[in-house]
Amino acid sequence: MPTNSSMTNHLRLFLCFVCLVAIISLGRQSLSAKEASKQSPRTVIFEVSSIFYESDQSGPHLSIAPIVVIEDGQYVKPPAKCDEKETFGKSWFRLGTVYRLLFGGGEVGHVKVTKWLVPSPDKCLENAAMVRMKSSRKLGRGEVALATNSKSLGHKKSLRRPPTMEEKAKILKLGQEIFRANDVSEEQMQSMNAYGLAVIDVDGDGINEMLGSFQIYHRKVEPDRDLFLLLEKQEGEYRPAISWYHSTSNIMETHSKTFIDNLDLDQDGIDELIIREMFVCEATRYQIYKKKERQWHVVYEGGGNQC
Ligand SMILES: [Ca+2]
Ligand SMILES: [Ca+2]
Repeated sequence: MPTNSSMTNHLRLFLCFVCLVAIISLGRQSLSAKEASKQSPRTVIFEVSSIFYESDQSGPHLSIAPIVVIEDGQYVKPPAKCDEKETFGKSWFRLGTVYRLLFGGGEVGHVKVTKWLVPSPDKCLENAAMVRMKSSRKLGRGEVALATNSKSLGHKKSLRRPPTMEEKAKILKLGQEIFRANDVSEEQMQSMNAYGLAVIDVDGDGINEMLGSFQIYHRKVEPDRDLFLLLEKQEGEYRPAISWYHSTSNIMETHSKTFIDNLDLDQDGIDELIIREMFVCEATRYQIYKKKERQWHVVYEGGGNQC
């Protein structure tokens, strides 16, 4: 039979335990509330590139520019008007702000804002800031990455890499086939320039996809030709899954597309492709391609610079 005093001790111990559990769970609740209040309801995806480039004794500074703002799962264009760009910059380009650096769908480091390229009414072309990049991956010449304030996006292993010689030969061969189908002569083909080549795996199935852009520029009689390709393996062979071809003799209608990066923006397990379009006088715009029912569709267009 337990004595009265041992029962009281048990009761005390039990009450202490209850108090402890209550204190811990209260602490957790207030912590998660604090964390939640810190989370911005808006996610911004930035392009990290050397479009604006500076270098000082401490090393190079690259630039970041907003591609898209994600609000409640919807893609929203970054501001285009000068005063709106200023408001945007005050929130997002504060000195010392740190963003996660993403490449090929995974985190590879961070960028830190070192200077806001403040828009002024007479020079309101850019919506950008200079950053210092710290990355575990050495980005190649012309390679572009993404930066974001999101904590949830981009947690895959980054599989993006340049193509091997053999893969590059395959991409070039398919590019040439499409030019030939568009009446490009072998002589004209000699001036074909390929850029933005990359190997990625958008769905993580271990089968790689390949991307590339191609240009044939003739400033005299022949039209300019631009091609953007995404190649997917079908029945063991690489075939175009996106084949965007543009040809014009009018310099005002110049239009090209370059791959920036892949990232699963809507977290459905398949990466979206983020593309930069370029027009006459270096005006730019971004596009997002999404794969739906085995087809790639443009689901967003916006951002970039006017000229
Ligand atoms: Ca794949
Ligand atoms: Ca997706």
